[in-house]
Amino acid sequence: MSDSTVPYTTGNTGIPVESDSDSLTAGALGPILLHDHYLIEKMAQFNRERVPERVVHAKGGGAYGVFEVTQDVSRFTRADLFQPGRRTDMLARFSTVAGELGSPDTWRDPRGFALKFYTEHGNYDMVGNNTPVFFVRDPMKFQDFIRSQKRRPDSGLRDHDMQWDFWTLSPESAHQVAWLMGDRGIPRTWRNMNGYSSHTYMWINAGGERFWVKYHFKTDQGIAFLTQDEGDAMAGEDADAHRRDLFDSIRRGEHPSWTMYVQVMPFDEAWDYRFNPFDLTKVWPHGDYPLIEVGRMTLNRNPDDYHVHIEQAAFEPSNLVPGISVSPDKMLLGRIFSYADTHRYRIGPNYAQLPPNRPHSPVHSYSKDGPMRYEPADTAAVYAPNSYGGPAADPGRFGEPVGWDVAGRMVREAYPLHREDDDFGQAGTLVREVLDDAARDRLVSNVTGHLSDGVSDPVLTRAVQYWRSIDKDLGDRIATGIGRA
Ligand code: HDE
Repeated sequence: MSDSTVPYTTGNTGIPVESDSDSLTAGALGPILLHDHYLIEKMAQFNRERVPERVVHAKGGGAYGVFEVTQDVSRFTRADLFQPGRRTDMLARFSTVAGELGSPDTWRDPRGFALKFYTEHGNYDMVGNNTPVFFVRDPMKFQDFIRSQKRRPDSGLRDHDMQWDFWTLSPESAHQVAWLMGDRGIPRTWRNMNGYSSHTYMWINAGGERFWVKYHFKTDQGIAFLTQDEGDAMAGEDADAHRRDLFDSIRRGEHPSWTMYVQVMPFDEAWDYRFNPFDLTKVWPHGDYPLIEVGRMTLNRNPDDYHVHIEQAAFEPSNLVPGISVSPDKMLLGRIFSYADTHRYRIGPNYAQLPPNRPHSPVHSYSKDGPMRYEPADTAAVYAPNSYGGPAADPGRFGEPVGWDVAGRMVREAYPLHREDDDFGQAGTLVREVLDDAARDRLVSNVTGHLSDGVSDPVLTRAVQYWRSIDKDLGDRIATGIGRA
């Protein structure tokens, strides 16, 4: 008995189908007939319904929302979305880093904090993490770092020895590792963690003045974490705990929000600041550059199709709108290439036409054709210059070329050292001045547990020295914990 409120099944091309359950055969016991087109369509579509998972940050979840400006920061930037009174639709995706698509949300890992703002001047993507620093400071080492966090080529298993081998041979990782192995390494939910640009960006105001900025998104739900034991237990109970929490929270009408702040450094102060302000392994002390409130982001709408809106979401640090630009941070400059490249491979060259990636402002680009294209090219002339009204660049919309003065021979070398540039100082400050006794105890326990699981010499000896370089007392406690007192 067909219920008239239930739509009738069709194939992909809208043709009503005869059956949801029986294939077409010659006689009840006869062979299946090749021209059972709907059976073929169902099986062939099924074999093709995966897009490659993200090579990193594969497991995640997200929601749509809105960003509202609460304070006037127009003295620092002309970016449309940061102008007084502005409300801008947005999309956020949170994720772990090393785990594959089916891995547990509560593994110890940084969390991706990827934001896409559909501004009047095109999409602006702030693709950050829930940590203000990162493990390395040159993109040449990023791929290697990620490989050390993933799976061994021989056993296909993750390997703590590999992780600590990379970290202890890359001392610049110390600040991020001290942060990762502490309480912030397993957020209780995505709603209970902060987000950061990590990188230093450039803001340019309407007068063309340049400033260096770092973004902070402070959760309005309060910071909360899981201990290692709680995270391990949750990984077994519900691998999708964080994805479920965000979805259910928004469905209940409990819309999570974050208050956005920036630290602002005057352009000329960067060059002789006490440490390299573009070094992604370092934070700027708030005493030097206090937080300035900008606005609030609120997530208030779940995607109606996870694959369409989240699995195919394409975040890219190269989406920089007028008033916002890059800095000399080599990691940021490396990322400017990598994200659009990965989208072209993973989703396809016309990924920007998909619902989560399509700008809400006009597109007048000269891109055309390519697989799955469905938005018509914008102009009769598919070349520039032309005499037929095709788009022409207007430098005034973007402001004079921004950037900074550069000179010098081509070199491959580390950043020039500033007075207080070192690899362990800020990690030690985190351990001694930010953590309380209980948090230090949990840090020692987490590191001891991690090192006791499959890490051997020469890596283990180096790991003890690595922690002693961060903080002698903490290193001694870890040495005792692994029986190396
Ligand atoms: Fe990523 N990163 N990354 N990353 N990253 C990707 O792009 C890359 C880095 C971050 O929810 C990839 O779409 C390079 C820092 C997030 O869809 C890839 C370097 C920070 C996400 C890529 C870095 C991030 C990614 C893989 C070093 C925090 C998930 C899938 C130069 C500031 C975005 C993809 C989402 C994803 C490249 C380092 C954050 C491979 C080359 C530092 C939140 O393109």
